[in-house]
Amino acid sequence: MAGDSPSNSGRVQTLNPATMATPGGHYSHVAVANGFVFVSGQLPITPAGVKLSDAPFEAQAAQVLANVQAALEAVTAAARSGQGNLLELAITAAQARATLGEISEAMEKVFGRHQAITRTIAGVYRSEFGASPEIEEVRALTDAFAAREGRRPRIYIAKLGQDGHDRGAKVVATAFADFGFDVDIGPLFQTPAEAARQAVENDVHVIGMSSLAAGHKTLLPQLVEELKKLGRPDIMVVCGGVVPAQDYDYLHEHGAAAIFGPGTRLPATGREIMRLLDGRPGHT
Ligand code: B12
Repeated sequence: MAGDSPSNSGRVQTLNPATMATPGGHYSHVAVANGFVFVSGQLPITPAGVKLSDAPFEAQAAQVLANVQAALEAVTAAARSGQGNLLELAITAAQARATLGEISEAMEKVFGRHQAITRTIAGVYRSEFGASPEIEEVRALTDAFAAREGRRPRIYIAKLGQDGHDRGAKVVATAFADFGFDVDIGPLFQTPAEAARQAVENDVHVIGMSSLAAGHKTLLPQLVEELKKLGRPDIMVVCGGVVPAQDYDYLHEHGAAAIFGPGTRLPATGREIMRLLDGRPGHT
């Protein structure tokens, strides 16, 4: 704590490094009180009279937690009644050291969690791309596949981890529908286990993982492992998006059948996926 500028008020000594934001409410960066150092900066203030608790240490700790709880309940109450300033109450809760997750949860009790609904619309890619022998070529491959296998090739477009870039995934989904694939598109922020389970339930032939937030080296191997655990290592995994060339070898070694980096033309990806599906043993 050397170099801090201590300030004294009664028996409480707060230590606020000059580089940190100004403390507010019941919060100070570090406080020494009743012979204890409160490193979280949270003070055991009793709401009645707004005084520092001089109860035993356990009771002081309980007071701190009760204060956080009260601040969170105030957020929920304001969300429910529509009265009060939610932002101000959320800041008070943060000053009482509630986490962002806890503050969100306090509001979620009333508002629920936003669930994005993704719909796939067929025909858009084809109409934008125009009449193209490239698309017709892939279409012929998927038609031949359907005639041979009794159903169309099915692809699951997955967005994994914290990657929220969903525009590419939507473009890919509509394009593949126009190429004659059956397309399922998963929700944002799935875990590899969730995506694998969904893909197995839908009995897809291939998972197209769209990666734009640099999570592929962690998430792709996990997805491949989850498919193995579910007894479906035969479901092919391909990866597209912002994938740097230096990661290709690693991804291939960990189970990627194909990687489609920036600038890849989608009809070419459709053709390559069909080549790989048709090349599986016993499927030619
Ligand atoms: C738009 C955008 C955003 C939007 C996303 C909106 C949305 N709902 O999607 C917003 C502003 C929210 C955003 C946020 C962030 N972004 Co951003 N974003 C972009 C940007 C400019 C364009 C992406 C895009 O939509 N392209 C258009 C679509 C149609 O193209 P696409 O996704 O590439 O898909 C095509 C191909 O890649 C391929 N493809 C993609 N997936 C698949 C899958 C398969 C199976 C196949 C076959 C093909 C395929 O086909 C598609 C069609 O051609 C890129 C830069 C760039 N030029 O790529 C950065 C970029 C992706 N973002 C980046 C970053 C760092 C972020 C943030 C972390 C920034 C931050 N610090 O907050 C956050 C992360 C948020 C999150 N949770 O993911 C980096 C990622 C770097 C990396 N991967 O190492 C990029 C590359 C910018 C950069 N050069 O640094 N972003």
